[in-house]
Amino acid sequence: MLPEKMEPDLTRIPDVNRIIVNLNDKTTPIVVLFGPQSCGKTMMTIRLTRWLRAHYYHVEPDRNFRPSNSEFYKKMCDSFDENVNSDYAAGHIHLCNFMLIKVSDKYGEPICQILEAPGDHYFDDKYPNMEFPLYIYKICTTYNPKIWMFIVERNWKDAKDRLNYANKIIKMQSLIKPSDRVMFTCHKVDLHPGLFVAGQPNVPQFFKDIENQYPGIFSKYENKNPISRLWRKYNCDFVVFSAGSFNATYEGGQCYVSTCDTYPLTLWKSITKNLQKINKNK
Ligand SMILES: Nc1nc2c(ncn2[C@@H]2O[C@H](COP(=O)(O)OP(=O)(O)O)[C@@H](O)[C@H]2O)c(=O)[nH]1
Ligand SMILES: [Mg+2]
Repeated sequence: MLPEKMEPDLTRIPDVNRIIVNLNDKTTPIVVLFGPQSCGKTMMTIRLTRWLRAHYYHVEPDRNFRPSNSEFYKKMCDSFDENVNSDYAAGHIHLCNFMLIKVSDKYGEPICQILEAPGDHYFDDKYPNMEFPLYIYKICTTYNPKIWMFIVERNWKDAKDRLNYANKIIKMQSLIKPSDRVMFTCHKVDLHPGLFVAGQPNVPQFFKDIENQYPGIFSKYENKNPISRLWRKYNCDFVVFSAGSFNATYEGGQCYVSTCDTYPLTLWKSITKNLQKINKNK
């Protein structure tokens, strides 16, 4: 039951089109984490935040992203640090599922904003053809440059769900401004130890499997240059990621141990490369 005076969780209200978001900073690029519920968006944000903070970046939730009277959002922001530092998986208790997080350098200069919206607003396997809620269209058309990070999992659910999700990704791609950047992240690679060689994930094999399992998601980014396509088939980044190793606890939660730094480092490198391209094209 909700504590007294606390408003209902607006991400769960039946009419998602009533959701209000405020993008106060209208110039700093936004990294949109696009993926269904439980694909690992929160844990990715937490793992990346740990790494960024260890490297002297500032990572803080934007407290004005949701209406100021939202007690639920305030609570989410208040518990962000606790979740980042905790050995328990935050996602499991769904305390962080709709946030805008600002990343700044050690001097406080903003670098990017990371947006995690509820995954079922992007794709719900029970309603695969459902329209995107209005606020997602609003985010699409804001002035902020954007990096759309499409999150996929190898062997996720069954072939039909993957096809439906691939179609939803393709639909989103048709709405993205040409000046925006796109990258793909294959999450939870730790679940596939058979695809590791000498402790390292076999990225080309992960890519091949994702290309086969989610038909058409890379097509729009095909490299048409006859020379460079020999070594670069698509003009977009594909990275593999793992937030950690997860174990069930007696209380019904999950504890986790962070993965090695290579994952957040590679992810951040790809984000910053895309940010540089955005700045170059300004
Ligand atoms: N094996 C594995 N499981 C993960 C990883 N990241 C998240 N998970 C699992 O996926 C669940 C949902 O993750 P969460 O980040 O909350 O997903 P979200 O709904 O997309 O934000 C977690 O409770 C974990 O059980 C990962 O890197 N590896
Ligand atoms: Mg989440």
